[in-house]
Amino acid sequence: MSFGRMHRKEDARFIRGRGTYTDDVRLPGMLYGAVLRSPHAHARIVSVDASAAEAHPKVKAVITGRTLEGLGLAWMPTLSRDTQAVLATDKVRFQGQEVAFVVAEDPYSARDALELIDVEYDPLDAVVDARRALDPGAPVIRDDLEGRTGNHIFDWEAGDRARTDALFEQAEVTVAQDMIYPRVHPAPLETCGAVADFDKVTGKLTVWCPTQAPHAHRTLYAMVAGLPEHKIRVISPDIGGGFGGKVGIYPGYVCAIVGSIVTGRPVKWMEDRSENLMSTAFARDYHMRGEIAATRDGRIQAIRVKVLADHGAFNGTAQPTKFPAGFFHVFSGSYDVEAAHCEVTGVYTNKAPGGVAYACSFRVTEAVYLVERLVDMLAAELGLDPAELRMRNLLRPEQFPYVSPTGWEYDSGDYPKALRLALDLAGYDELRAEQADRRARGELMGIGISFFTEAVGAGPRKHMDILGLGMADGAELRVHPTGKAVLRVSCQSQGQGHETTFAQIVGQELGIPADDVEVVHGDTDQTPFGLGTYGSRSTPVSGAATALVARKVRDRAKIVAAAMLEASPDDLEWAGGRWSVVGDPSTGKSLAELALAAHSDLELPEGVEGHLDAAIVYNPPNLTYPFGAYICVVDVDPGTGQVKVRRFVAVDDCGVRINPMIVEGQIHGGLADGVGMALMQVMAFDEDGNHLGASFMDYLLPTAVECPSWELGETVTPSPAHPIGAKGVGESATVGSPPAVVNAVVDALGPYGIRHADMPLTPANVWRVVQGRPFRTDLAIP
Ligand code: MCN
Ligand code: CUM
Repeated sequence: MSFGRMHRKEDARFIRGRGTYTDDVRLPGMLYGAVLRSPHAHARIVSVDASAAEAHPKVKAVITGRTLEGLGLAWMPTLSRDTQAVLATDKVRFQGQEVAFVVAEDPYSARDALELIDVEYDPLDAVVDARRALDPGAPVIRDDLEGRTGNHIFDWEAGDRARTDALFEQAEVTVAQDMIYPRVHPAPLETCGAVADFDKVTGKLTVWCPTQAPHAHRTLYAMVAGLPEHKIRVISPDIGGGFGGKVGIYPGYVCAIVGSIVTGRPVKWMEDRSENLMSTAFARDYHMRGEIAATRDGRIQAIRVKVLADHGAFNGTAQPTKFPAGFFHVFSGSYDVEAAHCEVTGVYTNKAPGGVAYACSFRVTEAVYLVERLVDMLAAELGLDPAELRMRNLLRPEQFPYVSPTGWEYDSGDYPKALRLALDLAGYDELRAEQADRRARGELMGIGISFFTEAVGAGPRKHMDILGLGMADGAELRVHPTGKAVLRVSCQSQGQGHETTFAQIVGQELGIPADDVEVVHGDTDQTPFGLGTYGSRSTPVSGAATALVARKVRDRAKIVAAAMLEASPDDLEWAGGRWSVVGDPSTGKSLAELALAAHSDLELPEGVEGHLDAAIVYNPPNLTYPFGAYICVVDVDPGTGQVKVRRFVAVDDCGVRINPMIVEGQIHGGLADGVGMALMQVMAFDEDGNHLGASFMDYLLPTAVECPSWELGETVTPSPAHPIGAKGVGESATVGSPPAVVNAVVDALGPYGIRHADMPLTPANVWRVVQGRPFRTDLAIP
């Protein structure tokens, strides 16, 4: 057995500081790039004078939008078929936008020379609040796009409007609420950057960059730079966290490539923390109106949703392009509702490209938050306990596979069991009794529940694509003569431990130790094509490919075993990690024996040509749907608005767990993220579009101080769509935890008659809510 709590193979290098990150790549003759950024959120560019910078003795090249325009490279495609300026030519559209790129002998000179570039701007009014973006007379941000007269990007809807509306008309009880999922940033420890090396002689471009999707990057670079794809090698070395922010490409990457082509030398560009926080990876920014209809005895009948989605100045969305609102489809959550309908409108604003991922499963985060808040509000309206209301409405095990009102097929689950377990672990009844006691003493204690269904493992080719590329992933497995193996996969770990868990999958399937399997990933010259790691798709897609390619090897080994044992393959069984004659374990042949035999002069039957190696391409039949029940307990100080998360119970079901220790680590990380989003994080802007969160002084990350000791539980409902029954888990806790925290805080504030409060629930915001004053989280927080 290879599944289990194995320590991570990659820890040997990470703990010793021996990882190789993009910034560790040093090439002979390497130059350094730096980006000049716009101080304005919206301004016309009158002129760019780079002559003084070019005259700097250490500067090798200054690249401006005009330079790129001459090369046809001023604009690049985004993952959602929009375009984004690489370097601004006509206008700047958000504060921090890329305007020029300096290449110099050392990073300090490159930075110094930025100050020598003289840009004249003609400031324009900025659109900062998405709710003003569609006003007649609002400044048009994307006047570069032909025929564009406003800031509207898309309208998208899902579900049955007529049935939903009819149910609302007849409903005994309805609840409606406007809520905001604020703009947040994943803030990985390692910022973005790239080392580009263009070899003029061979015409080969090698790019090292921390990308979650190396093959998608290669295709994009080919599209952008017009270089032949086979002459591009993308190497994604060790990554210091991605959390979705490293799926797409950023202008700096293209600038580094152009810098190398122009100078004929390798060019490194690494952004600093402020650049990272200002210009990359914005997520959420959903303004939602949710409504829920129910009977008086607490049967949820319908859910209706309207969303205004702020995508910033360029639609950089890293999500399947067939769905402009990603996987928001699951907004009916984990409940047995008759009908549901949602409409999403996407708009441009003068902010950095938005709609990018942050441990979100493409908007499942927003969907889960919305429905879990609505269910709590309905419970308050009906005077029902929120756990009881959920129990009455959760999908029942016999309903799976369950087709949601928007047509998505949830694969498997036992939801009531997970919620019951969470309630038991938390000691729910005692907590409610304690709460009553404390309330009587004037103390604010809150208990918040959330139940989530995730949708991960993009995905079936008929449903999804990125760049028009379907999402089938390859896996290749080589078995050396001594039975040691090398697995090559297209996904790329940013800290999730793939080198360990993927080796465990091979080990499990082939009866060899996981330590005998080397996992190769992150290098397009060495791995088969596939669309990479996001939407927790590695285990559902590449992991399935890994299990299946190992089974292919096992089938080849069976033919060899039959030849060795002079038996028919039909008389062999796979037991205890060996092929043996049925009922006679003493005949068992291990993979190592069979690999050696396959490479030997043994007369081999048809189907094995001399070794056991195999390759496959896997197109998943469905997504996987992990789920969970979370309970959060908070204490709120009414005098200061301070929220303390006292306890957090998380029951997760991600099907079969390959490595429970790694799964728990993923959940711990996601829970911390969720507490951060619920209580402290928001990317705020002032009315001119000035960014107010460009450092960790202003954009707060949760630490051990804000986090309780997590209490985890698990149920296991295997996915029928996956060869080993595993579902993804990487984003579950980030998706599921914010509503539990917010529900807990709102529950604590119940005595004030408060039914809703928007994230982030900072002390100031909570205090303001308690004072009965309206507040807004999406704009400046004084
Ligand atoms: N796993 C397991 N058993 C399961 C499911 C998963 O043992 N039933 C293991 C996997 O094999 C893998 C890890 O848990 O080692 C996460 O697996 P999976 O859910 O497949 O997610 P991915 O590997 O595709 O990772 C992506 C996901 C996403 S989309 C974000 S965002 C996120 C996350 O993972 N970013 C992370 N977790 C992160 N963790 C770290 N340390 N760094 C990031 O940037
Ligand atoms: Cu939604 S963040 Mo992850 O999918 O890379």
